[in-house]
Amino acid sequence: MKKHALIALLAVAVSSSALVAQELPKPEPRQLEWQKLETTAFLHFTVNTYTGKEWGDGTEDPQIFNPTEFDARKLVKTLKDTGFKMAIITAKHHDGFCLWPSKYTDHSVESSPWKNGKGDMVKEIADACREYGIKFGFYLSPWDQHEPSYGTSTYNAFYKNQLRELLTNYGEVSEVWFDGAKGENAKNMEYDFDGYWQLVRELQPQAVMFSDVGPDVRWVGNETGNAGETCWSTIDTVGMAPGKADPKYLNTGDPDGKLWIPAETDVSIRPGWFYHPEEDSKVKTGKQLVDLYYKSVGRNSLLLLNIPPNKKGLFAEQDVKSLHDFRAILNETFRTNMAAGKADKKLTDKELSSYITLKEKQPLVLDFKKEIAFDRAMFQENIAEGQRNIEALLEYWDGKNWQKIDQFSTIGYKRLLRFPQVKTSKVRVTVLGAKQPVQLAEIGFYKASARE
Ligand code: FUL
Repeated sequence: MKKHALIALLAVAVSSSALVAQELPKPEPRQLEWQKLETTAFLHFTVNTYTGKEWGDGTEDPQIFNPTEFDARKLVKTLKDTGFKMAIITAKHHDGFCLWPSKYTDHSVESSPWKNGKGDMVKEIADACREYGIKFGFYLSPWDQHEPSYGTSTYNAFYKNQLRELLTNYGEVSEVWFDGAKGENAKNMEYDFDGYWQLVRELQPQAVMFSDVGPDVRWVGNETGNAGETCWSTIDTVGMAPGKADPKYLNTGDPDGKLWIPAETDVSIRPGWFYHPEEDSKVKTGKQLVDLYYKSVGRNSLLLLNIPPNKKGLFAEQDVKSLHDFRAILNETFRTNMAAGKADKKLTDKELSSYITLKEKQPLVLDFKKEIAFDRAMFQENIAEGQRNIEALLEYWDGKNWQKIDQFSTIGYKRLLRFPQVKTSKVRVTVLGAKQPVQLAEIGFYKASARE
């Protein structure tokens, strides 16, 4: 081969490998910030709380809505104290009743006895979130069973008017939640999701938008709190729409997906999304919530836990107890990272942006210098540069040989492993497959709280 032909060939090889490197989908800053919140709260509250239903039908009399002890500061303080970083309120659920005094309908708190029709629940929650330093978001159901224009060509304009009110009158919004549900009477109407999303981008560009298929954050595909054991933050959305996507695909994501749309795990602390007194004995315990943390945050997702206020407008005692137990157990388990001081500082500085690079089949050995006992492990990738790990192996040294602890797939933002206690002085991590060299940002070894 002539010299210049060889050089040309080399140039192509170099530029195409550079191209491959550029092709990995990466999060927008708003998505990265969102992912780091880890635990966020959903507040489902509307006329259903008073009728005992899960879905109202729009015929509810606003007179039934009277949360006499509603105290947004108390609700938000509980969330803050138990480590939740955002609260998302159902500003309007499928029944159409609005928790704020919308100019575009009288089917709202304005027609209720609560605060003699002078209250604004969305404002009180947004203000309390600001006061306690947690983020604020809202759910605005496109399906509206009260609004007369629903199902007709003018409904999208009505919906956008309400969206605009919520995006302009309540300060910073960090997440907007779009449900895909649609009424039987709306067969001839299409929701203008593109238009809704454009409005959010224009008025609150830092907010992430949730729907089954993004654009920023996707549904995890179930309401039981389980992200896929393999969970990619990437998917493709061609041919999909809110309400029209395969839950299994959403659950695991797609290693070849071209869009960065990470999974959000929404699940209720109770069987239903709304408060029903008969479910007081079925509130998930702190221990059960911790299990969900491993199955959501620990599988590269984010936990959106619903805690529905009761008829008085307060969290029920059982729910508050579970939230405190949940956080106490997590704090106990993750208090001491045994890798601190034993690994490269970059791996335990709690910064995703400082990382070491692991190539395939080049093991990382951690020498603890003395025997330690642990039953939990944690890994994080520097996801700002994309999600890379496909398969990895964790082993311990038994004095003679390396023994397998676990073999696992995706890491992404965070991967938590649970296994029977291991006593050893050395561990080894080997990347078995990766899209590109893995930027390992954090590593941790812990002994679980006895309460887990
Ligand atoms: C669903 C709704 O139909 C439920 O009522 C609940 O709001 C849940 C979070 O989303 O699609």
